[in-house]
Amino acid sequence: MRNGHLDRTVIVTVGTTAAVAISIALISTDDVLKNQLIAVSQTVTAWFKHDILGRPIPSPPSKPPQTGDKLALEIVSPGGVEQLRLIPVPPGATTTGYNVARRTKLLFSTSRKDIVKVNVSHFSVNFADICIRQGLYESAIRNVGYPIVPGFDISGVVSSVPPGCKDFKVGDEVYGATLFGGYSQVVGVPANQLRKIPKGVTPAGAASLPAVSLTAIHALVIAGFPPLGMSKMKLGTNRTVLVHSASGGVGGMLVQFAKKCGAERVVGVVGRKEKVEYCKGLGCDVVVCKEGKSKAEWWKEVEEGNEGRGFQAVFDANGVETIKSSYDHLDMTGRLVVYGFHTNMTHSTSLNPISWLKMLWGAMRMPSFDAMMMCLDSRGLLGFNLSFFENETDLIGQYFDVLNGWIEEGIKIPKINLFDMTEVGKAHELIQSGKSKGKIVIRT
Ligand SMILES: *[C@@H]1O[C@H](CO)[C@@H](O)[C@H](O)[C@H]1NC(C)=O
Ligand SMILES: *[C@@H]1O[C@H](CO)[C@@H](O)[C@H](O)[C@H]1NC(C)=O
Ligand SMILES: *[C@@H]1O[C@H](CO)[C@@H](O)[C@H](O)[C@H]1NC(C)=O
Ligand SMILES: *[C@@H]1O[C@H](CO)[C@@H](O)[C@H](O)[C@H]1NC(C)=O
Ligand SMILES: CC(=O)N[C@H]1CO[C@H](CO)[C@@H](O)[C@@H]1O
Repeated sequence: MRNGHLDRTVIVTVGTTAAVAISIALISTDDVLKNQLIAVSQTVTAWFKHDILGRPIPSPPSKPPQTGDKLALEIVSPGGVEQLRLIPVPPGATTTGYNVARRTKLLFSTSRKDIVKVNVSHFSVNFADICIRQGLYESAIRNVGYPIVPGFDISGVVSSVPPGCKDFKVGDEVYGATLFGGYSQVVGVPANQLRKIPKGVTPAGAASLPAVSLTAIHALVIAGFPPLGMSKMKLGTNRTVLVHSASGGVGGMLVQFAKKCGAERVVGVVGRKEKVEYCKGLGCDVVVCKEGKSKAEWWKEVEEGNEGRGFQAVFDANGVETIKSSYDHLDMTGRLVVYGFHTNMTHSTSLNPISWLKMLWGAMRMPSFDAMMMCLDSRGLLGFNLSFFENETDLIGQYFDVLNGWIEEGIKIPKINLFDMTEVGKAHELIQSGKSKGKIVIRT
């Protein structure tokens, strides 16, 4: 279609979709719906210009003409990578998470006494950032709104500490988590969400860890595999777990941490042959590769890998593709933990109307679970995502301590793909393509 005759029906469909989306957006009072509709209409328009009319996509972001002291990256409005823009941070200000200052992307002053300022050297890109850019991340919309500076993971050097702060001093190399605001050269972070970078870990490596690791630790805790020392309960022996996408960001951490939390056997599932060895290196006892196999075939291998028994825990971020079967492969008393719906997010880089329809179709096919059956089976289904962080400061503090201890003992840090701040569009496209290996980290 790129080279030539425009298909009339396509134009009419696109025009109508965009017009309907814009009109609903204008009359809608629901922020989330509104943003999603804006995202749909913007991405449909971008797709139309690029794929149908053959116009080049602008490759943002370029440096702003007048740079301030420091820079941050913001998403102007829901849409494609063309919405990413570099902005100057006013002198003395920082970007910040929404738990520090709600509905603002920059922090000038705060009543909070625990804010440490960090000159950021690296931050990581997570799939959630793509969801924010597409207008699909509810807590970003509710707590910040657009424009928004996304970003959860940072590392860098402490540039100022609040009075009385004993944990850090100016010049300390630290890493940590922020609830948005991480795509920046200077971030204000509560001390509780920061730790010193353990010896032997690079700043880029440290910036790749918090979001995926804290997600993995929380998943294990709610699955009944609390890190040793966090629970006084005596746990049964011979317990096995299944990790989908075992070579992924969270998956790779789940595999390593499950062993540390007392799992006897870890079965990992991967999509490609070249990832099998990597997962064995992480500690999987059995790795099942889906490549070239039917669903029934690879599930059979999973069963054999667990000697026909059910799993005490299954960790699944695939979405409709596997949720139901994952549940069916739980042991009595087992728990299925869902922390995302990746296979059914769109993977095409220019979001076209077809991928939006596919997402909708995926949502419609999401299985439902019968509470009474869950009681009778004693099986559980649990879901969560990073948005719970805000008021759970004690819990997060403990998770961070556990993680820091494990990093000191030596965990495998994912392979890092480094990009510059001006290449963030490329970084987003890579993570969205589903073809990236390891973590994507941006150096500032
Ligand atoms: C996480 O929660 C936010 C709402 O705060 C939601 O918009 C987002 O889609 C959730 N992510 C996943 C993977 O469920
Ligand atoms: C942080 O960045 C500012 C501005 O670039 C610089 O003046 C300051 O020395 C840096 N602080 C540290 C501890 O590196
Ligand atoms: C653990 O499970 C395996 C396989 O089912 C079994 O052979 C073994 O005896 C079990 N060990 C314990 C301590 O229950
Ligand atoms: C956290 O607490 C604040 C203040 O009580 C409240 O407004 C906010 O909704 C809470 N956030 C969550 C995610 O529960
Ligand atoms: C609607 C949709 O996108 N469904 C897809 C969900 O993921 C599975 C596995 O990748 C696909 O087979 C479905 O087509």
